Amino acid sequence: MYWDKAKECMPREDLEQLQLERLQSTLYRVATHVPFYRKKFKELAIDPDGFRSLEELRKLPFTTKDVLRNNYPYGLFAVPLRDVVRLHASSGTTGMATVVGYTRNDLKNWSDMVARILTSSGVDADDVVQIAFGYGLFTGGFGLHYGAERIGASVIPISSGNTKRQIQILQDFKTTALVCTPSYALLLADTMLEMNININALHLKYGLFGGEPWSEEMRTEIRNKLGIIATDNYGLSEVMGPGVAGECSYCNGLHINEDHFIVEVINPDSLEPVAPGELGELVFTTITKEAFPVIRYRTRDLARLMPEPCPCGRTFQRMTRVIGRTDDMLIIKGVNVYPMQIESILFDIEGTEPHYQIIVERDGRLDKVTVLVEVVESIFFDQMKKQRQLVEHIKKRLATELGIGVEVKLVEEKSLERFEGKAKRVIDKRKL
Ligand code: DLL
Repeated sequence: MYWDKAKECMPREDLEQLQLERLQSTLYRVATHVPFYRKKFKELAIDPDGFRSLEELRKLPFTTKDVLRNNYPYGLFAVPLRDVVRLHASSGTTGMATVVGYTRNDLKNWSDMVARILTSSGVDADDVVQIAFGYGLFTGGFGLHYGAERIGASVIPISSGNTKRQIQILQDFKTTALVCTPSYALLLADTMLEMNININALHLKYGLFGGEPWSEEMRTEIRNKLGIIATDNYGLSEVMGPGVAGECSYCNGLHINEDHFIVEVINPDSLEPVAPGELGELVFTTITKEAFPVIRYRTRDLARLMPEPCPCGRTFQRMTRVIGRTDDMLIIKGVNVYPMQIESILFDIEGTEPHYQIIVERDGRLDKVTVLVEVVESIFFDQMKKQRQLVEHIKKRLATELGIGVEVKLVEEKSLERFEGKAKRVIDKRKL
């Protein structure tokens, strides 16, 4: 199912022409209205009127989170506040929040993009969509809400939290599509199992999950527990919010809304583009946003592009799931390790629960990693020998696949913190 087939399946050649035209007008807009870009373009001798091909994008300066912070709150807006009809902010785990704004037209485009993502997952006007993302300054709740309304679904704006009430509403309102973070979906599933609720009696068909990284193994776990089609959707407030990219029913990569964003993948150290299909940092340039355009925004998210065509017929190129962030990459004894790799391995091992936490400490000059893994009750109360065997087994699997040794500790079921929004998997004590 398509929301806007003409756009989503447009020939690449036409798409590139459209991107170029939209990029040209974006450059003109930022050079005229945003002092930061005006100054940067001048320094780099960039003539926004002289842009003739998409390849020239590489000449443009990057925009980083620091630039956004330095221009807090409205310094990068390209329209006067009277044209801004909505503000959101990203909390940011460190430092100052960043503020983003939308004109009426931006909101229209945003809902269309989210509408595409819902439609490509299978959701339509007959669905009852329960949105368990926070409503507020976070873009998750409102972003998905407007898209779901746009397709004519019946929207339940329940917001995040209050798990028992979520479950009550899932049952009573006959929810068919659940929208939240993947970790929250798992918490809902586990809570329902604990309450002896017959999950098969629910009306749930779809789960649209995003806002945080998750592994393929976690998808399988959610699918098995809830019996639904589970798709991944990606976005970030600085670029727009949810709706930047989403999976189609093939569940193999997320189509990027390329008529609104130009994507690049760079090597975060050299800042040069990686070879096609290689892993690197995603960089987005918005080409339709009026209130808060960004040029070459460095997301710190790591993924690959999948330039080959998708059987669904969409021509927008896909990205793989986000495997981690440049800033949550752990370097242990010189080896790069992403929490997602650890997750994939743990989900594969029998006897463990899909809940874990990674603790990083500095032991003298060396980084030490301890993985806390919840295990099923029977194992926890089993003989010490069995526990030790499981620990050794997990350690071995992790060592083989990561190439380094980490400590493993088994903890009781439900002893690790659960999250209603984004899960916090890594506790880095080195920075405390
Ligand atoms: O999380 C927007 C969003 C809300 C997307 C709901 C999808 C669903 P921020 O709070 O600005 O915006 O956080 C953005 O979250 O840079 C990624 O690191 C991470 N992230 C978002 N979606 C995914 C995903 C929203 N599907 C940051 N997979 C991004 C992995 C994701 N990471």
